[in-house]
Amino acid sequence: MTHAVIAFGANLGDREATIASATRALAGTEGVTLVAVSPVYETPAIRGDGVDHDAPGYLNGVLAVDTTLEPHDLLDVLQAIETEHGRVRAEHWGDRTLDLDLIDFGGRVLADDRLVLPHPRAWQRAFVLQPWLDIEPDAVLAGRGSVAALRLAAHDEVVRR
Ligand code: A4P
Ligand code: MG
Repeated sequence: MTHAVIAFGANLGDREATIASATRALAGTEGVTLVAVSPVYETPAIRGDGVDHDAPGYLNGVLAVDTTLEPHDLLDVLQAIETEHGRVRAEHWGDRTLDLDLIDFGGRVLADDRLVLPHPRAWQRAFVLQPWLDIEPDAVLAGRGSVAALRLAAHDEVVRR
C-alpha cells in the first residue's frame, strides 16, 4: 500500500458537482481507498504570467488515498476521470472542468515523459499546500520539506468555502 495525495482543481461548469463526482469515481476505483477529503478553497486562476482575475475562479482541494496501484497506473486513472468529466486538453494552464494532479506518491521522486514526482509546482502553491495541511498537518513534500513551512512562504490567495 502506498499513501498518495491528489490535488483537484475546477474552474468551468458546475465545479462542486464535478469535484463530488470525481471524488466518488476515485473512491470507487479498484486498488484505491479514499482516506481523506480536504476542505475546498476558492482561488483566482494562476496563469504562466501570474494571477488572472478575468478568468473564472477555481475550486481547489486535495484527496488522500491509499493505493496498491503503481504511480503511472494511478495517473491513468486520474486522466480517465478527467476525460469522463469533460476535460479537454486545449491550452496548457488553460481553463478546465477538472484537473487531477498527483502531488505525492509515498514520497517517491521520479521524472519521465509522463510523470514528475513530486508534482513540480506543488511546493509553491497555497491552493495545494493549504488543503493538504488541513488534512495532514505533519505532511512533508519530498525534497522540499514540511508542507506547513512551504505554506507560510506561498502567497497565492485561497479563501475557504
Ligand atoms: N504530468 C507530469 N507529472 C504529473 C503529475 N505529478 N500529476 C503530466 C499529473 N500530471 C503530470 O498535464 C500535462 C501533463 O503533465 C500530463 O499529460 C501528465 O502526463 P495536464 O493536466 O494535461 O495539463 P495542465 O494541467 O494544463 O498542465 P499542468 O502542467 O498539470 O498544469 P498545472 O501546473 O497543474 O497548472 N490556478 C488555480 N487557482 N488553481 C489551479 O488548480 N491549475 C493550473 C494548472 C493553472 N492555474 C491554476 C490551477
Ligand atoms: Mg494537470
